[in-house]
Amino acid sequence: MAHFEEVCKQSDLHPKPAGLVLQYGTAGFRTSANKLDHIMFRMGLLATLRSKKTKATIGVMVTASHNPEEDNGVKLIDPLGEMLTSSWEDYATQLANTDQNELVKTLKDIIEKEAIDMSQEANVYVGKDTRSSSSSLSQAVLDGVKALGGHSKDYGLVTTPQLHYMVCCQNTRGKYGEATVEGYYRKLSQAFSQLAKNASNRTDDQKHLSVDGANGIGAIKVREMESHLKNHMQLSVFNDGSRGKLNHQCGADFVKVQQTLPRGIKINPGDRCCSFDGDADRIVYYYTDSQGDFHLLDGDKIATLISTFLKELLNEAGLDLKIAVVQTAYANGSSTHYLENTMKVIVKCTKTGVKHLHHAAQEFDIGVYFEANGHGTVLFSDGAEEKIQQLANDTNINDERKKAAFLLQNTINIINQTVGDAISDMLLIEAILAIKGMTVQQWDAIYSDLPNRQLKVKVSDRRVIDTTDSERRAVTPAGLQEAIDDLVKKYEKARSFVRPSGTEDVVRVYAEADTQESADALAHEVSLAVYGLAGGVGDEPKPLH
Ligand code: 16G
Ligand code: MG
Repeated sequence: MAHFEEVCKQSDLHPKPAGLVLQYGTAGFRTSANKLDHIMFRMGLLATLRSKKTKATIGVMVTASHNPEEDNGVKLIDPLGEMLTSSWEDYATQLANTDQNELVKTLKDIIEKEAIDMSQEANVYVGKDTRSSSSSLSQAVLDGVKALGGHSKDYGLVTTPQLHYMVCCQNTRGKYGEATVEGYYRKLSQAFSQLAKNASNRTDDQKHLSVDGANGIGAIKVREMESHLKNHMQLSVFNDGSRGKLNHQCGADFVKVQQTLPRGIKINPGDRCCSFDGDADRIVYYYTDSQGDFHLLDGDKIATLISTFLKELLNEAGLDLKIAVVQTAYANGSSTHYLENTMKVIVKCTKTGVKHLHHAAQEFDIGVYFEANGHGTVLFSDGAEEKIQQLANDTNINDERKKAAFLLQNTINIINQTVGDAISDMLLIEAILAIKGMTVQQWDAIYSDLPNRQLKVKVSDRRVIDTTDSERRAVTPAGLQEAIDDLVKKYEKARSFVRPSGTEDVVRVYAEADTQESADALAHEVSLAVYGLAGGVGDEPKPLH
């Protein structure tokens, strides 16, 4: 067929470097930008097939999120704005690694296996972040779509969650919203102003928030959003990309891992601040106190704030809906303890990676999911949304229930349910703090984090580590889990786990304990155990102090 000739011809313009093998990882392909041209072209092909198969619009986002500017990456978005289904991740890996002269055969294999009707129309939405490599790489995606006869729409510079939103809007025929960046701003800002009506009069200081845009797309988009928020919020945007380098000593990942302020932000003690990551799908909050000490409010604190707010509203509305919080092994032990024992909500733990949390959250009427690193959102089941709508339209209920239903309705609208979204999460957090009349310090005081430390260890092959129990226990190599158990026993309130990274060639180590010294010592000792038992390479891990 003509399409395949075109694929061959075009594929020669996007050649695969000999011997390069890449894997569709936790969040798609991610590596140095100069190795990705052929991957992008081929993901354009795959997205076209996926669109034909699902008879729906598929998204392709070109970004490497919080990774350095020199890197890039790509992830595919399924029809309702979710991550690409895992059964197709294997096709992505096959297509990425197949030799140029085998490409058409690999495509035909997928078409046959999935019984794809090639006469079906295909539509692919493409977006990119601000990396210097993103323009040519997103063009390679568009070339791939065109080569297989698909239609594409290039959204240009958008945040990752904005593209997820567009795909969902398109495939729900506008039910989720209008598939434009303007439509996104309008939907979220309208919900925000409805919620803000329920806040008592706020001073300009209370409305003020400092945002670290990680020198990325989030900075551009939050500025665009600002004009829609009128006088409801006052933003100071730092690291807006005008000078600094993307994600360099700034952004949500830097702040969370280093537990320190980003470079380039000017704040006073007590000021409320937040950082986005490079594609604005993560957010963390923080402030410094009068002693200059840094206080982080990460994904766990955000999940606690949001789930407390929702639980209170459900009570006031008299709605019997099951609410759960989904976390990963990285969730601070104090947060899990608080959620289970004080708030008495269901807590579920899953493997790292958004798709795992997202799926787990779908099992509940209301599923709040957050990774400690600040990626998260809230999912409302269709049934839950319906009950909330019905109550909001019910004229026979008292004012308290009516108000709670109204707040729930607008909370649904402010949330990007397709994926974690720094801008949407920021607006929801700001609305909750305003409605509850809460300062960032009061929010922080809900519970105290256990001191913790994350380290990485280089090993010759990280796949020797296999885990179970949502990555909380290592099954292999032999003796590693026993060694960790023995080390953990030496400390108070201690916990530690190790897992192979899904995005970097390292093993990650997490430890928490009653003091920072203990957490640091435990993390170091566990690193040594990994180094010794799992084939460490290079120098032996050094103690932190
Ligand atoms: C990716 C994941 C993120 C996860 C991180 C873990 C998505 C969209 N992103 O960035 O959720 O926390 O990987 O990285 O799924 P690691 O496996 O290297 O620790
Ligand atoms: Mg990201």
